[in-house]
Amino acid sequence: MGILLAVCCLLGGCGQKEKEANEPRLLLGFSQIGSESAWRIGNTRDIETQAENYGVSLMLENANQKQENQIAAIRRFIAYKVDVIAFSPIVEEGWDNVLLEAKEAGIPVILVDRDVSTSAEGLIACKIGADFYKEGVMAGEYLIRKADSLELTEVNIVEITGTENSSPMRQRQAGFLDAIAGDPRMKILESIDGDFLKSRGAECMRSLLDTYGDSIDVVFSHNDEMTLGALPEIEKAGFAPGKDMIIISIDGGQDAINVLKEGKINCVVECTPKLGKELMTTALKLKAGESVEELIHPEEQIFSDETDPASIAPRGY
Ligand code: GYE
Repeated sequence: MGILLAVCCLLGGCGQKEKEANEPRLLLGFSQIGSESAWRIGNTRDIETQAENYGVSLMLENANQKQENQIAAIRRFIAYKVDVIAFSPIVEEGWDNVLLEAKEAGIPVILVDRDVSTSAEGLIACKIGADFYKEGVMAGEYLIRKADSLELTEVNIVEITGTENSSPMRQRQAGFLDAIAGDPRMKILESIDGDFLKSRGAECMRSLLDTYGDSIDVVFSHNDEMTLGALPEIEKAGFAPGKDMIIISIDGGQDAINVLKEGKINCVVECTPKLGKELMTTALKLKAGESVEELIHPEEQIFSDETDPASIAPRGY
């Protein structure tokens, strides 16, 4: 971009005004985890759209589900001297060195969607993402209401979790467990790692059905993708999801909402991927040297068979 601009100036002898018009307001490096889910694809699309809306020049890198690719991308952003770095950390640990390098280069870092765990101070300017713990709590509280309404005396749960050691996996699990902890009816038969992937959701469900069969009352799945992978397996095993088993999912993408409308999913906790607007406004503030909020959680809701699903507006992801 810098070279392009210099060439333009040499050829056209550009003045200050033209130079300003050509220069982006901000150069933002963003390392995305991958394309593992409709949520992730919607999140990438939203960030691209909002970058355009805000006149931000976006260097977007897709890490294809590998932490080392994310670390390499962040190093490239530092070498390129971007104004702000943003990334969605695939797992919580292992970022201290590269974050320290960004700090030493004087480039502020924004976490988008997921969180890191670090004991070092001052490495992160802002975190923009869902309250995963609250999502888990909402899922657990729904289950208690559902068990009450069905007058269940024993509730056997299988949990298909997201990527091991990722913040949504840890926090959704913690919130769910805390919410059901005081209810003696609730029992977790098994928690199994589905890596947020549809194919893994199917595999996990097959193995859970083999082991526990019709003693499964509830499937709590950490994202829609794994839920959508699990449902056909439940049907193949001769059970009616949504009736013989209570199905609880997280994300709230259109495909899952359609299945909720069919009655095969009972509850979907919303997790919005639309974080682009907050990302752009925060990054612009950081470039201008203004202070920003340390933590931004979007508002989220719950969709379930407790209310008429026909009224749910198109989701856009
Ligand atoms: O739930 C899942 C995605 O980090 C909140 O990652 C995100 C999760 C989301 O792949 O579908």
